[in-house]
Amino acid sequence: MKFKEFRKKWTPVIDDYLNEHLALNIDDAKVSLIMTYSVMAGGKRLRPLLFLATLNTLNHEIGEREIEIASGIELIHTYSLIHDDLPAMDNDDYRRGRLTSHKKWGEAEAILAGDALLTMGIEWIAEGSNSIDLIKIITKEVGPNGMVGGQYLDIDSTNNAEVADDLAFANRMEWLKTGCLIRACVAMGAEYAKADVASKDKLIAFAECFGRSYQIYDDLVDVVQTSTEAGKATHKDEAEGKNNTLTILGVEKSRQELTELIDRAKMNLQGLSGEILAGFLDLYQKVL
Ligand code: GRG
Repeated sequence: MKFKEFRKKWTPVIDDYLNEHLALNIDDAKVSLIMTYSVMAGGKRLRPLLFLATLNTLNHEIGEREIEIASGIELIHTYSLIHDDLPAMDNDDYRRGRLTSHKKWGEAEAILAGDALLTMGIEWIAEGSNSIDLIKIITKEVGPNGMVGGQYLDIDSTNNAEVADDLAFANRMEWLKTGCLIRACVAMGAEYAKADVASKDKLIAFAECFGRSYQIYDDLVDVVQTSTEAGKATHKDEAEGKNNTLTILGVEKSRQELTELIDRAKMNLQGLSGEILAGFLDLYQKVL
């Protein structure tokens, strides 16, 4: 099966699960509405698909439990977007083509919706997997030594002359902020499907290239796409004094780096049935 077919098959299944269970599992109707507003705003479901594609690569069947884990990952991702958009962080008015959570519902409501999505995401992963190992992977990758740590470095480095033009710093910050959650999706898939050591190593090496490349791609979207195409404000990074790979290297060198990462990611899939995972890299064509 090709990536496009895989995505077409599983995206509606994830969407339906999210919609149904956010309504079923949350007692307060308003809390449920606020959380559902951001989750059902039309995200690409890239991270849950990455978890499912890892299972597929390892010939592990996908059923309700696996969809619960995948959907839990999307809740955690959506929490990070809601908090990232807050006035105290990136202060964005639009996300996924609609008003951000704090613009629509208020700041306290958005903070709480994010908190609730994080905790419910962990609950769904625990319920679906019944595995302490999966919980260890996800909590480590989104905590202070992962996504939250990267977000802190991002906030701390904005308009900070000390790290301006520091490529190593930008790489580290972007890896933590974006790459760690992506690696978690693949690592959880490998752990859940009980991959052998060699396959697990290859999959994680692939995820590390993909995770690194995804932030470069997202920053290229910031300069290459219009806000209508991207569903959020673009051309913000340079204007706001962000120190990232793109503002340091410029567009052409970033494209080169992205191309090199795509090649390395593909190499790491050699020897695996990795056609669907390789298909994730096609997403980048629109910025190359
Ligand atoms: C607030 C703790 C905390 C962390 C925020 C994810 C993140 C960390 C910040 C969002 C800012 C950003 C652009 C990060 C790069 C990761 C990224 C590309 C997010 C967007 O993910 P997509 O493209 O979006 O998968 P959809 O809407 O399709 O899910």
